[in-house]
Amino acid sequence: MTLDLAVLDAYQTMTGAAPEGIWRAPGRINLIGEHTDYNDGFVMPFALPQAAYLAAGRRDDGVIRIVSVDLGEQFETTLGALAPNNDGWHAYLGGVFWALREAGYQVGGADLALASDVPIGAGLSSSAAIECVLVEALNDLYDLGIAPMDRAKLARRTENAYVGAPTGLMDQAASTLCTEGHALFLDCRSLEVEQVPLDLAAHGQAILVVDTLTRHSHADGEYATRRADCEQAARLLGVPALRDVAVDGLAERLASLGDERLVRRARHVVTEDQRVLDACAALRADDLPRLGELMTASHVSMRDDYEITEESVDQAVEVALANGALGARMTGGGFGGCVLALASLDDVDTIAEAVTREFARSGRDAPATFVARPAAGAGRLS
Ligand code: GAF
Repeated sequence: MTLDLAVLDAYQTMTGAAPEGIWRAPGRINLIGEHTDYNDGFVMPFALPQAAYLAAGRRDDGVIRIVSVDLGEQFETTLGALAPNNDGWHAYLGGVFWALREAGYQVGGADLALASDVPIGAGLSSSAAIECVLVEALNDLYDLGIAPMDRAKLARRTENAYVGAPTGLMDQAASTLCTEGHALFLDCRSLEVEQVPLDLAAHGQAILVVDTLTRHSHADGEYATRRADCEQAARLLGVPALRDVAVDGLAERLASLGDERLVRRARHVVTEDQRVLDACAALRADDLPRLGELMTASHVSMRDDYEITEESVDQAVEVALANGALGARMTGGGFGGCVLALASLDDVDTIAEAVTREFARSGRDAPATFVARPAAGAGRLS
């Protein structure tokens, strides 16, 4: 059964009535620009076909009743009982009601049925998809008239202030604002966006995603310590954010930090921002070999300077490159999850097989692999 039908069915079973509508919000893969969003920098994700689906209907008694099709679990609470927590899957939904009400929007209760095929903990924004699909639904159902970027910000506030993960805006912006066939270039300071055409198949190329199945959690300390390092480096350098540090003369400028770890963290962010700008230019010029080079350089920087990769993603990148990929890098917060490889359509199967073979040699489980096509952002299905 498709997920839109699955949530329809689950909603009807829970309530005995039809939902008022069904919404979808996608996961994302980040083409390039990692850990730059909370440094006021640049990112370039695209939306995936994998998405969260929600059937929803209003309630006038302040009750929130949610069924998760994937987990076979039901959860019930009230608007009055909502308080920041990280006690499970339903926090990402309860937090959206909370964030909207904190921002002054008049939302009542709701019945909700949720299903998602975005892999959890794979660096593909499964939590943002859940937050964003509910923001979409409540915006429509309660006629809130919230503009798309503000919807993304409210979803991010759920993650930051309710669930307690200190993430940037990239994932919620991608899930909300991406359009089919495009990558989203986002300036995380000005919030300007550009839809950059990403028709790789027209050039005989594809993005192969290798999910190493190594799992991470944003709520853990590593993400927060990276963020704190960046903020400290910016303070010491006397700039509002690392976005404000120029690539030219970087080595001399960073030497003044007097701390090797902070130098490496800041170097990753400053050079990664430049790589996003260069990657955007490469895409506009259809220069895919250059895009590939930048992706690989991004991975090396995450591995050596930001120190957020681990053995399985490093191995997947190495094997992809050794088998003809133009470029490859880990995507997402780090410490496992997915690698994306830019490769000729003819090489995609060979690369997937080679990674699977090398993983087996190293005693790892077979990775999950798929070709990612840029899909549409969040919206109402019916
Ligand atoms: C996670 C966060 F949610 C994003 O905001 C971003 O910082 C990303 O890690 C790293 O680029 O997905």
